[in-house]
Amino acid sequence: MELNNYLSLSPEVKEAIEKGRPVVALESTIISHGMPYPQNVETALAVEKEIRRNGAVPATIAVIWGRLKAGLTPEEIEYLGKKGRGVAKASRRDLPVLVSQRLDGATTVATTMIIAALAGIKVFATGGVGGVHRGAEVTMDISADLEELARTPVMVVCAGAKSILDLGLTLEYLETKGVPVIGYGTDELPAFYTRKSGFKVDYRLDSPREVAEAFNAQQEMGLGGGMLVTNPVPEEYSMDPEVINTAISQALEDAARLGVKGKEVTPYLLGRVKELTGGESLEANIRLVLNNAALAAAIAVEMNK
Ligand code: PSU
Ligand code: MN
Repeated sequence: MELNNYLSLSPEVKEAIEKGRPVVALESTIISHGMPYPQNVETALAVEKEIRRNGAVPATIAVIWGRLKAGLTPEEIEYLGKKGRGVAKASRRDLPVLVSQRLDGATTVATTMIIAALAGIKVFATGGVGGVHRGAEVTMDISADLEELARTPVMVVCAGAKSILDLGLTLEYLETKGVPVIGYGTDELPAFYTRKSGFKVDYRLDSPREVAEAFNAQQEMGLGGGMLVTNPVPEEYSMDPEVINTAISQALEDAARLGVKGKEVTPYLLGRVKELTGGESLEANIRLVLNNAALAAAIAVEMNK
């Protein structure tokens, strides 16, 4: 039995893939764990709409009752959003038991890439990716997202990574693993809420076509692995670096004091930063995801030409 026998495509996604139409994958950890209800469901549906508006078919990905799903109904999105933290956060290592026990899982970047690749989807849009945590030289806390970028041929369009991580070490790790990091219209790695981080990206590309060409070259040469496309938050929604960095320092202190570990680290830090910065960070988060969805759709359209 192949992994493919575990996969369920929605009729629309199945038809789009068969006919070679552009498709963009979306993750579900951002729905269940990344935003409060009901903004999470509203955003997930708005992101799908934005992808359609830009000429591609959205494929929101999750594990539902042990099935690896690409393309969810609005009811399924509502279910994942309402159940929130009650849905397991599913990274690569969680898949075997979630599937065999017929459980639900909100897919991280890593797992969304795995399922997208199985389905034949090449482009994936999200908010932020996981990375090397601050203090990883002691804790060894490095997101499985980075390993997945090294091995699975899917392009991830994001707004960089949050400074809850060690962005310098994250870039070093991606370099070691041979993952190209592209700045879309920028020379600098964006830091999610802010357009700049102080770290340079490998390459700056300025159009969806150039990004699509780079990915096609990577795959045609058989280099394997994915590509990280970092798209800065639109200027008008970017946050004051001081406000966000103060919140991040506080969140890191709180996590250390409480002894948060393992897969809970990222959700705890993200949740705490949100509590400390309130509506402004949620608004920025929603806007940057929509911005990434539009770019990913444009790239998917170019890739299919
Ligand atoms: N970073 C964000 N927002 C997110 C995540 C990370 O700014 O929602 C989620 C993504 O689903 C990502 C996951 O794949 O957290 C990484 O978790 P971990 O660090 O435990 O690998
Ligand atoms: Mn971790």
